Amino acid sequence: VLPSTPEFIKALDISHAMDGEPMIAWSMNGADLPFLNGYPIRLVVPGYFGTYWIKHLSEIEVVDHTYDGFFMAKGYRVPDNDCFCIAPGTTAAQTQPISRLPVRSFITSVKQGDVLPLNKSVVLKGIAFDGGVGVNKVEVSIDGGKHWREARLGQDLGRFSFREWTLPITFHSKGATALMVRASNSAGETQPLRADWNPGGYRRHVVETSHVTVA
Ligand SMILES: Nc1nc2c(c(=O)[nH]1)N[C@H]1C(S)=C(S)[C@@H](COP(=O)(O)O)O[C@H]1N2
Ligand SMILES: [Mo]
Repeated sequence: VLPSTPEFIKALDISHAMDGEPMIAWSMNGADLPFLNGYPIRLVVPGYFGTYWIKHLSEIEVVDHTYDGFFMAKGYRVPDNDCFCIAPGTTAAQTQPISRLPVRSFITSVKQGDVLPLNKSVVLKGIAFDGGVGVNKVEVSIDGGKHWREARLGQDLGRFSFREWTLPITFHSKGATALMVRASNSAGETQPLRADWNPGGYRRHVVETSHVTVA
């Protein structure tokens, strides 16, 4: 006997569903959606976690109460407080459905373990994004978090787009070091230096670190 799971049903507040942002997608880059990404149609909820982006969408129902099916009332929930986090191993007093993406950033031009040149300019590159408020600052550290420098932001392609950033850097000493990147948005939100915790392991947005060597 195969195990069964509840039907995959998610809910949005009516005002959110009607605010013009959520959409039904039937095509991506001019082609049908791939089956694994939801063919023939899929819900797209900009700024919200992927769990709301229902694939193979078959039904939309308007209800006059807070929907309390499994994937809203039991699954995909986070602690109901400002950081959506609690002390590791504890249980949250109150939870709420996961919703918007926190602000996050990545270095994309260098990877863990890379060897970078001494006394030579290197342009670090990466991306940042958030849940739709808008990234307004990206800071980079090349010494494991002791000093931070502001990167140059690329073109703003829209509230839900990746924002590219660049920063020319030069290493003046040899050896192992850690590169870190931290983005902020115009609501004053930023990334924590230490990962916060919740039972589902959701919405990781700690400052990412890449260990590299200068030689
Ligand atoms: N029909 C259906 N849609 C679904 C799911 C599902 O289980 N069934 N999972 C959701 C979750 S939890 C995620 S993270 C995304 C993953 O979408 P992707 O495979 O395009 O990355 O699909 C969402 N849409
Ligand atoms: Mo997911």
